Amino acid sequence: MTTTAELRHTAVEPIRQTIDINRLGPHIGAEVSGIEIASASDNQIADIRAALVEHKVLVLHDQHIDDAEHIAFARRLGEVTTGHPVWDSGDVPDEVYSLDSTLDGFADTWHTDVTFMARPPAASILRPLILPSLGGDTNWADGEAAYASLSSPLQRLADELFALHDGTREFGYYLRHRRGGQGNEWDGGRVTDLEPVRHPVVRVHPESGRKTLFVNPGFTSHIEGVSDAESRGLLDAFYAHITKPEHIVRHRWQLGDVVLWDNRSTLHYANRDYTERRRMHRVTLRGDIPVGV
Ligand SMILES: O=C(O)CCC(=O)C(=O)O
Ligand SMILES: [Fe+2]
Repeated sequence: MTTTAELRHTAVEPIRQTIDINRLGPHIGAEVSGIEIASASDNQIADIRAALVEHKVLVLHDQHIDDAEHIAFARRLGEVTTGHPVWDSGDVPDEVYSLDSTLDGFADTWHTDVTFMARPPAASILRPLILPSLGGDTNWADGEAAYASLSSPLQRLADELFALHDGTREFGYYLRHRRGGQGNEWDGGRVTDLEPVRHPVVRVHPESGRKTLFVNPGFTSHIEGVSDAESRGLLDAFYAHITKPEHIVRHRWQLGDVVLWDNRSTLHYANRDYTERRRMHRVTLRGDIPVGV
């Protein structure tokens, strides 16, 4: 019997008529074609939303959009946030987070975006502006496949755990000394400090109802209620499991690509293996407060 709660958690299957979907693996990643972001229909937008929950990472080619079109596309998919809670991306619209290798913009640590805030983004939409001739690929790891392939005893343990996520390690000095303690607006208020936040280690996806391992080396500082040694051991075991090759999809960028990821069920890592300049722009969609099992 299907209960109402189950129905509420059932993501609408993509109609698969208004866009073409080519899966990139059994669990995570799909290439989407037959859509032009700048002139997408409402049905295509609905299919993109559903496909994002289902495939977690969507790769679109040959889009060649500018910042305004990037933001406009994001607005059709959800509520757009500021580019980042504390980072000043310089001469770009407030909604854009710019990552430029010549300004020390790198992301070579596995992370889920902005989990150091109570309400991390639901999704991120990224496009390259400048690419090195080789290298700078981005990898995404599938937190749902990782949870599903964990042994049952560890699943049961993880279900009960909560973890602290702390943005000060990455952005504390920057916020205090480069921004004078005045960050950007996030979730209705200005960010002036980065108090650690508590999230469930196993997150239930608000649209699909699927469980995901929701810890990341970028921002998770420790697991609550266990010793430091136990926390380290558990987190290392979870990270090693999440980043197993069979949980990962890797993308080699070309100008014109746009990649969307479901930030509620994935982690990502940008390879830092190039010497030429690389610049990316990201727009994020507002998410909800993560809910555990
Ligand atoms: O530069 C990339 O490929 C990814 C950067 C990143 O972590 C992000 O945009 O959230
Ligand atoms: Fe990121």
